[in-house]
Amino acid sequence: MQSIVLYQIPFSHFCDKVRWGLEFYSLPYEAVNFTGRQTPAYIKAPREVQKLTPLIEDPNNDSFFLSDSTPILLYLDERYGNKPKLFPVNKKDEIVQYCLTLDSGLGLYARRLAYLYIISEHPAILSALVDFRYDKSSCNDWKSYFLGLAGSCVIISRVGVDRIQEEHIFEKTICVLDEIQNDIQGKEYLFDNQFTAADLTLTSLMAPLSLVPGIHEKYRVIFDYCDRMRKLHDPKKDYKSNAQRLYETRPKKSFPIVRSIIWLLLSIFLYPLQFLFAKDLKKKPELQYPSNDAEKKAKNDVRVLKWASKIESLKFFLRSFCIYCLILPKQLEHVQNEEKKLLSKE
Ligand SMILES: N[C@@H](CCC(=O)N[C@@H](CS)C(=O)NCC(=O)O)C(=O)O
Repeated sequence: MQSIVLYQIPFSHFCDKVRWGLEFYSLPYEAVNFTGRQTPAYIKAPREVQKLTPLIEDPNNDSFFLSDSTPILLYLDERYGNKPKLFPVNKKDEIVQYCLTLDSGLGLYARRLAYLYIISEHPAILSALVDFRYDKSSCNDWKSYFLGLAGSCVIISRVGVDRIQEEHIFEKTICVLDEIQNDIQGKEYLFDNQFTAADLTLTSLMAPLSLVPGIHEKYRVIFDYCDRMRKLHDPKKDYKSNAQRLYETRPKKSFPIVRSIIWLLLSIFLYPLQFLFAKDLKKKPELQYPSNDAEKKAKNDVRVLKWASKIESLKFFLRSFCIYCLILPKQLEHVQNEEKKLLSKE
């Protein structure tokens, strides 16, 4: 059998799902990292295939391309899953729906909240989205910091980190987590007393939320459940993304007073610019791959980013930088207040 190619952003929790699925079935695979629009698969794959990671190419099936983590797991299960099956036949439809619901909700919320913390605390981690060095062991240098700012600008606009409060992302996350916490109480597995794609999906998609301190503390039961799933069923038992590792070992912010003064000056300087972009900021974002068949495909909240000329890209980065300086601190304050409220409830 030839290796299946997995096109991935190594720290993406959706890509982790597929990596885990491939290893669970002991399938040979080759991981190829996302390199922006130059990602080879984006050029090779048929037009109708969504150009997001994870994306697989199966040379054993006429170079078949498939994107979207749950449909990929289902494909692997139907084609290669023999004895341990991630979608046991008697519960298949129910498990598919469970996974798609998590992909369309929890997975998107967790991504936005984790990015908010990364961008606010150590944006240099996102330099990997610009220089594509995903396995760096440290990013505490100035180059990474500036590339990280560029990566942060793209992420803010791409996945809507600036609209966490307006779209009630924290509150929605809590609703989903309360439901999950009730559901797993006293259970060994989510479905049928066996490990399935539902447990795998929950475990992968929860991971970014460990960066949100209040959630990590409040929902210890779910995190413990996920740790147990990893230990028992992931061939990479201690899997942790490099982004999470870099975040956990980030240096303490030095010179807090000097920093505050620089931020204050920057904010004063940028303040008038937000009126220039006011119309743009109010516009409803256009989504890139809205799902019109949520039964088969997950919903997504990635937005279309267009910049054809140098002037447009300059305008894009300036606008995103204004958001970074003026709007993200408010979003973080909102989330931290909600975390405090959450922890103060018994
Ligand atoms: N619902 C999709 C989510 C795919 C997705 O949003 N992928 C992100 C990484 S987490 C991506 O490819 N981002 C690159 C980009 O926005 O261009 C799945 O389950 O695979």
